Amino acid sequence: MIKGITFIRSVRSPEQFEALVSFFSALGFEPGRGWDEPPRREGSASKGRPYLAPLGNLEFVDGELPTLNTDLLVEVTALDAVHQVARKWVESKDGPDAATKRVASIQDSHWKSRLFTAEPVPGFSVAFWEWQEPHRGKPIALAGDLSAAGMRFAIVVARWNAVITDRLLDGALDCFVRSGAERGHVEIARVPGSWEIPAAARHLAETRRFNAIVTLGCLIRGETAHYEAIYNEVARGIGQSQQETGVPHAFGVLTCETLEQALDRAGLKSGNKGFETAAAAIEMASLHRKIAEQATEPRA
Ligand code: DLZ
Repeated sequence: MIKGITFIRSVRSPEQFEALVSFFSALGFEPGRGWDEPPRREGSASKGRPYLAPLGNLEFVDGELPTLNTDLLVEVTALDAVHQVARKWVESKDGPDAATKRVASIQDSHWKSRLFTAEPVPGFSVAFWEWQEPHRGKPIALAGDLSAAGMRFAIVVARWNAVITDRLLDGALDCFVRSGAERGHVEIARVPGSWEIPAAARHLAETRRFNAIVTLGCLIRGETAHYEAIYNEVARGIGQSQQETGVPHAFGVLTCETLEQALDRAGLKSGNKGFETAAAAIEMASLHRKIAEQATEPRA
């Protein structure tokens, strides 16, 4: 139910107001919706200019405050650049001496961060800080690598359009061997056509002997009755097998308008889709391993 939090700072004069608006704008703060209230009685006009940040929090502190002279802390990601902008801004208003005096040098804090305080206008001070560990608070990306060493793979390959699928198979085997898989750790299952791929892939996956399954086939629109229906079912079946067994399935079923297009994708012109499919299988197998390893690691 809580939506946001606003800390209000009253300024001493319209000049200070304008100066702070200018300073916070120069630092790249996103302006919120400002307001201007006409006077309801003599001298009671007022205005507000909010500045937004992607994150905000209200923090209660018992004991000494972690920064000097201010209770306004702004977390940034490029502290040196912010420091430069702050110094330049004060210098442009009041000269270099004021900049040195009112924008302190960057210091290390005792809480693994760097910070500086700035006094853009007299009596108003703000601290800018940055974590010293750049990845702190950010999710660490997990990614699979392309080493197939110690992994086992199954390739399901359709015989239909063998002139294409044999080339895809060669590409996939080339990728596995070059990525460090042992020849005996790659098993090949041949099926009549693409239609049969999902069932065979599922059977192999369910044996739990493989880190990933590669599916290779070729459907040519011009020569295939019910092309859409077959293609949809093959794609759905392979996807379903992957989801339900939890074993990665790489999709290498070509869907082409013509034989010429299929040949291009089987190594003639635009790379070999079999090779790419095997690379995807290795990457996903590696990613699954890492996720599983992480799940058993004690939490930091
Ligand atoms: C029947 C058929 C046709 C017409 N076209 C293709 C194709 O282009 N590519 C392919 O892999 N398979 C084709 N098939 C065969 C079916 O996938 C399936 O093997 C048969 O219908 C037997 O179930």
